[in-house]
Amino acid sequence: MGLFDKLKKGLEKTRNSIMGNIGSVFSSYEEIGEDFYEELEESLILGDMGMETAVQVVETLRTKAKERKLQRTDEVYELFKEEISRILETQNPDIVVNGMTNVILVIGVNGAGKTTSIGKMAYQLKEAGHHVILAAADTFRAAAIDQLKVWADRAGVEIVCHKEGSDPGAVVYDAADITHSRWADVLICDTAGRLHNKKNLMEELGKINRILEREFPTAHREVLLVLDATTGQNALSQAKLFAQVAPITGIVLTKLDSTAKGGVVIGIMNELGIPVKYIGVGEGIEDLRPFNAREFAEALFAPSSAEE
Ligand SMILES: Nc1nc2c(ncn2[C@@H]2O[C@H](COP(=O)(O)OP(=O)(O)OP(=O)(O)O)[C@@H](O)[C@H]2O)c(=O)[nH]1
Ligand SMILES: [Mg+2]
Repeated sequence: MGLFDKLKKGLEKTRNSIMGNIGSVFSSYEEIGEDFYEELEESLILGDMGMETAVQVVETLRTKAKERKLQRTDEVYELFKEEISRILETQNPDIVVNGMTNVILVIGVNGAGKTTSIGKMAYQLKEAGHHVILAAADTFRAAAIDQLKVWADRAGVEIVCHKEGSDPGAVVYDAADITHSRWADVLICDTAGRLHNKKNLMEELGKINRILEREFPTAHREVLLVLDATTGQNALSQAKLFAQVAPITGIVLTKLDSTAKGGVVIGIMNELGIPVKYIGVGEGIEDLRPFNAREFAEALFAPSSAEE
């Protein structure tokens, strides 16, 4: 299967849910009217885009349809596609800049997919010729350290870890030293998704972020928040919470293959203004993919295989 077909397949549930509902609104009205707009707004909310984004999209359609004196809903469908693509399209620079030291801090609630995403990223970056080092700063559970070790092995990259229960800050200091001394160009830090309580977790993440800021004052730095797409609207509130501990530069949205709630991508980018940089569409090593707005929109609007 080609990469685009894999993406399309990964988005199948989301496409069926969003496009199914929206498609039936468009097909049940031939002409634009108040009922049409109301039903459309409702179906966007059901499609997990979030209230704010749904209202805004419909408002834009109303304005533009009026300006262009459109009367038919099939003409508005074209506007709708344009508007969704516009929201998804952002400046989306690569997370790694050639010729610089790149430091990537990965945060997110437990189970979101941080460790596996780091493993896949490490593999892909190594393949692309980068010298990658991983820091196992999730010291809360022994299994977390072991899990990252397995990924480091698979990717063929070096890992810095201390034993379970040790200070994650110390791991990060160590990893910084090793990155400098080896002249590595990419350091990726895994973190805990759960501690004894949320306040501890947030303080710990803030501290790790400050250490990286101090140790790498001139590096290209990214703070990636990993969100599980299956949590739908909850992903939006997590993003708001985590943004308080470190300036989030990008989102990794995982598990798009196992949810119909992928419309949350649109809400996140529109409401929070944080670009989605990677999407996870499966558990394979190549199923973590740099987010490409155009490709994503195409896959979302593509006819389902059954219709082809
Ligand atoms: N289907 C699917 N599963 C995924 C994807 N990304 C991650 N997973 C699975 O999600 C589960 C949790 O992933 P982890 O990487 O361990 O999550 P974590 O954020 O590190 O969790 P903690 O270490 O507990 O904080 C694993 O079973 C992964 O294989 C994806 O894109 N698609
Ligand atoms: Mg983990």
